[in-house]
Amino acid sequence: MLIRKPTDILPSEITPESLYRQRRRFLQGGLALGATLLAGGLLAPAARAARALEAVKNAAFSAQEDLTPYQDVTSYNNFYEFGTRKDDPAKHAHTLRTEPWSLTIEGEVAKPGTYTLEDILKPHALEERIYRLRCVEGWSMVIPWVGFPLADLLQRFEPTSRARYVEFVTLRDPEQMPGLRWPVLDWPYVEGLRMDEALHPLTLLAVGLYGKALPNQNGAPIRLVVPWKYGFKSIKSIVTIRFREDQPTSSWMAAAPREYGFYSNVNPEVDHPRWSQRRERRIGEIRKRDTLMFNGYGEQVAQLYQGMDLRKHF
Ligand SMILES: Nc1nc2c(c(=O)[nH]1)N[C@H]1C(S)=C(S)[C@@H](COP(=O)(O)O)O[C@H]1N2
Ligand SMILES: [Mo]
Repeated sequence: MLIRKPTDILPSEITPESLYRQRRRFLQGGLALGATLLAGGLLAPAARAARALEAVKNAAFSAQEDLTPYQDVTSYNNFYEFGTRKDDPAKHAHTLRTEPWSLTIEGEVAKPGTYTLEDILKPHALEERIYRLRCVEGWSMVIPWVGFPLADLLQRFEPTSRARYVEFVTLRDPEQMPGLRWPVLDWPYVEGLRMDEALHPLTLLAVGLYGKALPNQNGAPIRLVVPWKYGFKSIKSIVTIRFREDQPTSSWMAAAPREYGFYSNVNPEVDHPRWSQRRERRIGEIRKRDTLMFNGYGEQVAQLYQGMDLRKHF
């Protein structure tokens, strides 16, 4: 997003809503393979074996909008570790090995350690939540995520009273991630949240979408989703969660401090230095929509920023 101008998205082929439902019915019947075959060539190769996940729909935390088709959600991605073109992650992320996977919890926390993904996930019931995702480049999607509140995980490790921020780090392995050859960012990819943002009930750790395990290009096996912030805060393929007293410097802040601040809340009033943030193009639509303050989640999150100058703290 740093190196290219935001381009207008061409309306891509749309998977009819009925196909998603059809696919899903098969998945519920445990016939994931049959559903994949039925969908023909629509699914990317990496998604073909995706495991079905049991999740309870959380209607109270879901946007009531048309979903962005699975095909678009899994083929139009930003995951620079696999290249900077939108179709690079779907083409190249099959080299990411997501099993075994472990997560290191460190910093200002009573129970630091390295935990297997299984141990991380065990106590958490999965929910489906439909969230808008607004990329800083000016496009947006509506995605049915499967995951659980980040707060529930963080509290298990008992952050100390000094923990004011949480830092997240993506895997950095040039063997698995061809994009690391290019110094687009100072790898590994790093993001951060203030503790109250991290503990906010909207903040989700996702392990799946559309009722199935995350495809690699969407950040398998575990990624963050922070729906009121620009998409880049939603860090993929996380290997470290670090509790900190001081504010972390994200990879985007380090790369272009004038363009990317720590907060990165969706805000139509504050332009990116090189383009307006007033409007957005929903993938699959032609006419642009108005971008909403906090991506439409203001009622839930505006109070986190009371008294802050959001032009200064962008
Ligand atoms: N590790 C990592 N995480 C990342 C990125 C990235 O390049 N590397 N891109 C971000 C950006 S800019 C966006 S818009 C979202 C896109 O998520 P999606 O591809 O699942 O829609 O992932 C975010 N998380
Ligand atoms: Mo983005």
